[in-house]
Amino acid sequence: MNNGEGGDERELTFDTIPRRTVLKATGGGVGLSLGTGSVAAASGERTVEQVGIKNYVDPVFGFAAMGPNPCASGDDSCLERFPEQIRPSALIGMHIGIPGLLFGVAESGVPSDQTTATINAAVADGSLSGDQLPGGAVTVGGDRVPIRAIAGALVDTVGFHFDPAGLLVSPGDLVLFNAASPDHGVAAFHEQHGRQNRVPDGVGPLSSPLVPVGGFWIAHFETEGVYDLYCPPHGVFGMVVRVVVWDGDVPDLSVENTGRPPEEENALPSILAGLDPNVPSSAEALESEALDPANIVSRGEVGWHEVVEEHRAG
Ligand SMILES: [Cu+2]
Repeated sequence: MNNGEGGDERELTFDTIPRRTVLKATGGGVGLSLGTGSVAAASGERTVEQVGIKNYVDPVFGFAAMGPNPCASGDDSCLERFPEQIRPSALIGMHIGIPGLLFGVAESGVPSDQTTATINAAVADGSLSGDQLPGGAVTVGGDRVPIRAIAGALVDTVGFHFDPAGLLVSPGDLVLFNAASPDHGVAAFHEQHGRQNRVPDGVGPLSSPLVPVGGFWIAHFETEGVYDLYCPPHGVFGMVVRVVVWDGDVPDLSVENTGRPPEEENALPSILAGLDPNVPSSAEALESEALDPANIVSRGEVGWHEVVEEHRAG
């Protein structure tokens, strides 16, 4: 399985981007085939520049593709390998920061509520206070694992996350969302997703497909303002990201209470056999100082680890 670490050396051109039909208003909605660096229409050949970026990157559904993905390794220089017409200005990775040991514990089960409670108490502040831990071991997947190792894995957990978690771009920029691990997607907090509106007025309900490992999704950020986005499978585990589109003053975060707000609780313990990593909920992440729009504007990008550290310090 491609774990997203190996990169992809194949050249990315319009010939290697999966062919697709793009419906365009001109020519009475004829299908335009994207695949050769030019677009064949009933009226003749058109260049990418003539057709314009909006025909490649939908304002709501963006542009999704499987490989070749120059950014499978997560290296920023990979962006230069995208065709100029759809070259993103920045990369956001979609990650699972949960040690495999904890998934093993979740499958095997910890032996008692008392042990779970003790481990949780010992790691509650995000560091490990070992004198609170029992010295024994539990069986995980057939192996004996020290309680201390489980507690250490819990402290290392940063959960499901986007990285960077805060990003500044300019109006008109494209942003690449890279699937470093499976089962992620991107959606805007928007009333048409049943959520609070947390995107600039007039912006649609941005929505990616579920992005497979090795695939990518590109979003087009045209309107100045603050965009709060979540991963649909993992929003309940705190997986959110804030993109600030700036062209002058720091934009205001506008929130209309049109639907469900970001989650107040992080549901990770429910899938980790009751073990409780000290990671922020969606609401806590979006209310953090690290993701304050002014901080994102001054910093350019803010890493997820900063959001977690602020949460633990608080
Ligand atoms: Cu996710």
